Amino acid sequence: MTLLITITILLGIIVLARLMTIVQLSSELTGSSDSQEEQVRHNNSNGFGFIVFMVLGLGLFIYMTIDYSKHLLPVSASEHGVGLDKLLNINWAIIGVVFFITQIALFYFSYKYRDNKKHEAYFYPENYKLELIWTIVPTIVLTTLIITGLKQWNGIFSEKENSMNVQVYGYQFAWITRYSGPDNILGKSNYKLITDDNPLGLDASDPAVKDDIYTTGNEMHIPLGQELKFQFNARDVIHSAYFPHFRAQMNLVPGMNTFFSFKPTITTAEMRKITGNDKFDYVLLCNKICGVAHYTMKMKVVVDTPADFKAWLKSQKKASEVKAAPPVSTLNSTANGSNSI
Ligand SMILES: [Cu+2]
Repeated sequence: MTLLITITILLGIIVLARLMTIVQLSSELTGSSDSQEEQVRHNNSNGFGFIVFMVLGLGLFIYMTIDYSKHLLPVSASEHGVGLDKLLNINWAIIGVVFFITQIALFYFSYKYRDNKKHEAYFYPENYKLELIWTIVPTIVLTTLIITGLKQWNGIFSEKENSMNVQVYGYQFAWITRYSGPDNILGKSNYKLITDDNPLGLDASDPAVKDDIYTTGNEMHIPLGQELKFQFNARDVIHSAYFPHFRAQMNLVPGMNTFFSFKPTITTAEMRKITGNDKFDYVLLCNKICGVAHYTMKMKVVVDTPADFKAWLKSQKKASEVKAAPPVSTLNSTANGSNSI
């Protein structure tokens, strides 16, 4: 269907181009192409075309903005996301106003000042006042936006108190989440220890590993109102953990620890009411093309009340069940650092 529409539009353009050539040739034959009236007639039709294009283009812009708004994300489900959304909306509002002013000026002036032999062009090389205005106003607006954005950024990445340490581990092509348990420390891990029974390569000789818990299904739960400090690690290639509903994203880089903190503020049940969709679920997506099955890296995220979260955590795999690590001699000692993957 799309192909048919594209072919129809292309054929339409070709027919129009041929028609214009015929008109030009016929006017050349009748000897009227060089006359001033002919030029004015062309300018008039071009000027009129500018106005039609402007009205249609801006109309389509407004229509599509309204029509596609139903695909936008619902309200932010994280504390920092509310401020981020506000900043983004202010940016859109400013860009929108500037877009309308410049586009209307561009097309309207092209129409108004077309050559119709009634007025002459006016040589207007400079106007310092005008140049000052269009330099200073954007400078002030952009500086304010950048400073506000930096303040938001610093707020998001500042160290938070009482945050729960959680690891998000990505590999081709799934996620595992590890919770740090009562000691709030993610125990050591080493990629050389990875087996079918120990997918995270946890080092059982580290006492901090004992109380760690990790997910076994394609689902992670997080507690409402709890500040979470996510540590991201990748097993194979670069992945990117994208939590669209929490306005959070961070790359997972093999051999590195990267972090992002956020506090969930709306439970899954509450968000289902807000969106009016009783099948709504938060998701964690991979946002880096990481291989052939990249699109399958999607995990359901459930925001529970703290009590429900505790109950769910009990049903997950205890790291204490992980078999003891192989003898240290088989390990590369330099690779056996804290949380090295
Ligand atoms: Cu991926």
